[in-house]
Parts: sequence; structure tokens; C-alpha cells
Amino acid sequence: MSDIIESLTLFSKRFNVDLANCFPPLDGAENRVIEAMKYSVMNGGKRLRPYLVCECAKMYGVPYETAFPAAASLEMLHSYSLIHDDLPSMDNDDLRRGKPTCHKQFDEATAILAGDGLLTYAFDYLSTALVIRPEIRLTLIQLLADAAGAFGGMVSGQTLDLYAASDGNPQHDEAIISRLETMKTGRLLRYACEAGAVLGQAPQNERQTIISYSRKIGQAFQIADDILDKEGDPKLVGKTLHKDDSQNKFTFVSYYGVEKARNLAQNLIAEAIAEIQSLPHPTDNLQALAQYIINRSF
Ligand code: GRG
Repeated sequence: MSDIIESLTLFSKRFNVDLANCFPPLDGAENRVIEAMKYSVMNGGKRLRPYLVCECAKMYGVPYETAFPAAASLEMLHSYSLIHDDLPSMDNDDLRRGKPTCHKQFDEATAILAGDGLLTYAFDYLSTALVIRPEIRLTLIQLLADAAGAFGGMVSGQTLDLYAASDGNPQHDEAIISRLETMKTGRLLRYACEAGAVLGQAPQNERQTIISYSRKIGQAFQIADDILDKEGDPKLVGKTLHKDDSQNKFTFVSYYGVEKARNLAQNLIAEAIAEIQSLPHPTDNLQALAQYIINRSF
């Protein structure tokens, strides 16, 4: 466990410096939105998605510098989703990563604009990344849009999260939870891994193995998140807890209970590790990251 924390910490140090450099200040009052974007994106995230992009790409000899634009644009997009998720009209949260949410630190209009700015800039940054070959860039842009969007992507997942309701049939509920989590949390994690495979021009069968690994860690990640919401230490988690219960959210934990959900997550991680291990590349960090995902305290 300590090795993966060390590896993530080392990666984050380098990544954070490069990411901060993506946000040059503008003159004038419009700089306010850039400050809000930078505040949110540099606000202490774990950087799991960029780490996955770079680790999956590294298996195919792709250097950090080439993977960086895909990793950075994904983190920008992830930060947009957190800013908008925290808004009063969505999850209505005052704390994110232990600090005031963007709309609390600035104001609601600025937070909406900062989210819009990050979403737009993510695609701008990726599409102009000359270190990535044009056809690979285009594939990444398309995959990212698909993962984030309203046709089976994160926006669809967030819509289900806000509006899905039980019809009293437990089997329907289970199917809704699975679809909701796959789209809301799973699609960006899948993109992170798949982007690495695309950058590395991985053979099709290996790309499928990487996608399967990403699906499993994605589901386990969400279960771990739900368990942290129920049982986590608020000082470590850095956001308001017990919201799933108070807002009657559809989650694996509300459906299965903590113990069954925990077992499910452990089984998914064991399967994910076995799959990634089958690749003919060094996968120690990806195996350890999978384990970290369910053992983390924030
Ligand atoms: C607003 C379109 C839109 C989507 C929001 C991201 C999201 C969808 C909702 C956030 C609520 C939530 C708890 C989602 C579960 C998983 C998740 C994305 C957690 C946050 O990711 P971490 O733990 O965050 O990687 P850090 O802060 O480390 O980057």
C-alpha cells in the first residue's frame, strides 16, 4: 500500500506543476473565472484518472510528456463535473477536498462559468496537443466526449442520479444503480485507461483487457465512495458525509448493505488485478492502484 501511495504522490507532484502551468492569468475582470477554474483544479485531488492514463500509456512505452495532455484534459473535465455537482441545484455541497466548494469560495455564477470553462478548455487543450499524432488526438477527443456526454456518458449518469426513482421492483432498482454508477463514475475511469491504450496503440485484445480492468475498478471505486459516505472519517474524506442516506440516493450500499457491497468490491478488485496481470507488460502499479481504490480513506 505504501508503495502505491509513494508512486501516486511522486506522480502528483510533477503533474500538479505541469497542470498549474496550463492556466496562464488573463488581464482584467475576466481573470476571475480563470482563478476559479485554477482554484478547483488545483484543490488537492488524488489525481487517480491522470495516473491511470499515464500508467496505461507507459505499458506501451509512451512517455509522460506525450500522455500529459490526455491526463490534464481529463482532470480538467473531472474538476468541471465536481464543481457542477456541488452546486445548490445538484448535490448542494459546501466542502470539496476539505476546502470550500467553488460556489462557496467565489459565487454560484462564477462556479457555473468555471465548470463551463474547464469543460471547454479540456477539449481545447487536448485538440491542440501537438505531441500526440493527429489521428490519435481525434480518437481521444471522440472517446472523451462520449464518456462525458449525455448519450450514455457521465451527464446521463448524473441525470439518473438526480431523477431515477424506485418503482418498488428490487431487480429494476439493481439495474438502475448499475447503469447509474457505470455512467456517472465509470465512464471517466474507463476513458482514463482506454486513453492510455489508445496513446500506446495497444493491440485490440489488450485494449479490451484494459477496458475490462477499468470497468471493474470503476464499480469498486464507486462502492468504496458509497462506503466512505456512510462510514468515513469526515476530516479525511473532506466533504459532507451521510448525504446518500439523507437524499435517499440509489447506491450499491443502500441496495446491498455495507458488508455485501464491500465483498462485491473486493471480488471486483481481485478480478481486475487478475485481468491486468495477464498482460505481457509490467502492471505492478495498476495492480496496486486497484487495491488502493478500495482501501483508501478519502
Ligand atoms: C455535473 C455532469 C455532472 C456530473 C457529476 C462527478 C459527478 C458527476 C458527481 C460527483 C459525485 C460523486 C461522489 C461521484 C462519485 C465518484 C467521484 C467522481 C468521486 C470523486 O472522485 P475522486 O475521489 O475525487 O477521484 P478527487 O477529489 O480525488 O479528484
